Amino acid sequence: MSATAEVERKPLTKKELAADKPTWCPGCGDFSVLALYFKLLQNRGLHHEKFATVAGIGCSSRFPYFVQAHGAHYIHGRALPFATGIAVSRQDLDVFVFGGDGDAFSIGGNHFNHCARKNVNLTYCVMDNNVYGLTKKQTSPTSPIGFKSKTDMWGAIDKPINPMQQAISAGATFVARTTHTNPKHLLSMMEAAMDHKGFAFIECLSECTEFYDGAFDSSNPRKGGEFKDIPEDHDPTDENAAYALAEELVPGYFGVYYQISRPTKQDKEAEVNAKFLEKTKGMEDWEILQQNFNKMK
Ligand SMILES: Cc1ncc(C[n+]2csc(CCOP(=O)(O)OP(=O)(O)O)c2C)c(N)n1
Ligand code: SF4
Ligand SMILES: [Mg+2]
Repeated sequence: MSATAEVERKPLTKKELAADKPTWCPGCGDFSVLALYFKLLQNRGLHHEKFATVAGIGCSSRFPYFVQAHGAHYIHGRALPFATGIAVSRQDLDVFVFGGDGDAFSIGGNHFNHCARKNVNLTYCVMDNNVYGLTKKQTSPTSPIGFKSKTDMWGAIDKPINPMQQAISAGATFVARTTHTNPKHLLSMMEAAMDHKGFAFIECLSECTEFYDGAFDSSNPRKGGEFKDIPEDHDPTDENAAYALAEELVPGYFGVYYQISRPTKQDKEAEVNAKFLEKTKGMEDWEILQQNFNKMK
């Protein structure tokens, strides 16, 4: 063996992946998502320099604090644009974004739609608890009508958004639902999302035991509910069928609702860059800049 041969690296251990002790309340669904994320990274043998973990603000968005990794706990609702910058400039990385329903669909709703339509190649896992947890129980965009909170003391009156339908109609190319109570399913959805080339969205039902206890019991067999897999004959490339499947109110079905292949933001930018490089072959950078300024006159 030559002296320069690379030392074979072992996959990271959980100890090497875990950072601060999670500060979530006992029983919070977010613990499960974090545990399965560690498993995913270990299963795939990803080392620290090969992935990024990004989030906005919220209980769920505290995620990057608890992972020993590159990434950021960024501004409320702005995790996706930050992550897009990473994903476009460092295409060798696997980029994962985590956050809550408020972060994704209230303040971040605009970014969600644009990231989906641009088909940025990254994985976005929304830990949906149907409430604002961190700020202690306000109505979120996914809270059901009638939900009593500090902002709707007599019960929520506004129609909740449907994350699956919104993702599909905005242009996401991978749309799936899972739940914190089914670790095997959650891991399989994370794996499928990571393997997908394009904007991969997972809605993970993640119970807030403090402010919306029992929100998803009807999908949990241990609480007398039923975990409903997507019907076997569902065609995930059929947009209308996926949209119709998502019509059923939460918790609804679990699995991949929609998955298609479409060029990513990264693919399209690479195409534009290649064309431009060909056109400007042999030119100095300052000459290209001058040419652009001249064109703007
Ligand atoms: C610009 C801005 N507006 C509002 C807040 C207050 N705030 C922090 S987290 C949050 C909502 C959190 O809800 P969600 O995203 O569902 O996360 P959860 O805590 O439920 O996991 C709000 C309104 C903030 N931090 N920054
Ligand atoms: S308030 Fe709710 S979402 Fe936040 S840590 Fe506690 S249980 Fe989890
Ligand atoms: Mg929430």
